[in-house]
Amino acid sequence: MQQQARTGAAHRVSTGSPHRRPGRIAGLATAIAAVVGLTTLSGPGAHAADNPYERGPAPTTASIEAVRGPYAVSQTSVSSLSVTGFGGGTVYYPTSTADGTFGAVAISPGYTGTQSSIAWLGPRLASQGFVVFTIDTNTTLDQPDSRGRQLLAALDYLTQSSSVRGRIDGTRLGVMGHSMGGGGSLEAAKTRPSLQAAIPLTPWNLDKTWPEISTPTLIVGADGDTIAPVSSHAEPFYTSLPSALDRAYLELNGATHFTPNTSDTTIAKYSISWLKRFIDNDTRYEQFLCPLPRPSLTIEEYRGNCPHTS
Ligand code: 9J3
Ligand code: ZN
Repeated sequence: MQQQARTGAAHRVSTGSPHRRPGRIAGLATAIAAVVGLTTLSGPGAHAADNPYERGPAPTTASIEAVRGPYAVSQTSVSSLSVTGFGGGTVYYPTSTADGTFGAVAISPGYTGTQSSIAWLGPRLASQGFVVFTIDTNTTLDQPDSRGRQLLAALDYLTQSSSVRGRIDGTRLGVMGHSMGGGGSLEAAKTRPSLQAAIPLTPWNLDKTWPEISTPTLIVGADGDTIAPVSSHAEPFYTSLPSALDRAYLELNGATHFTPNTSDTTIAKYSISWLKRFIDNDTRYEQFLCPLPRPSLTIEEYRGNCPHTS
């Protein structure tokens, strides 16, 4: 009953013409409001005027922990037969074009995995205002260096050839990946310093040292990982990054190698904050990264140098 009443009300609201011409007085009020609005926007503390890359409303702990952000999300499938250099995938992107272009992130699965193993990140991140490309690799056995090249091929396809290329700011790109895909995201950042953010998730790589990286990097490890133990993967990867780099190490508490394969609020909230801070230059998200998060039920350990503000 209640649902019917609500449906009825919604119909009544939408029956009027959406573009009714305002009367003379209403039109004057609109003009005054527009002038006041412009004055407000150019005043001090106006985020939108300060940072052209900022997207979406001011964040809160609730908004970065939410299962969906403020943007409705559409998706489109990319066939492996239509691309070269990687195995196709799925693009998740904000449906609306009203806010201009967005930064973009390519995400690789791990050894033996497919895009389904990281699919939860697609709508979770896209709904916060990113174009997100969850990819398949050429073969599920590809090693980290190959996954790195495939992430870059996927970004090139996304920004130059894909049906959503016009929605993307091609200068604001990032990479993520699970396990060998996380190792691949380190390889991609090493190869392409223009990347704005990298987030390896329980990363695996035989190369333990990454002093060549200049891309802001958040490494996520899992305390119970026996496949890519943090002591021989995530921790030395983090330690080997340049000490002056914007870098962080988040070790998940009560987690395993496969924690990044299902929806996880801790991974999501710090990934969103990292991507917003470094792909969008959005300092509104610095509050979630600095001061460094404290150990908790979900955080075993967190290290980093807080983002440099200038
Ligand atoms: O992508 C991964 O899960 C890497 C861990 C692994 O299976 O390494 C074995 C060689
Ligand atoms: Zn190295």
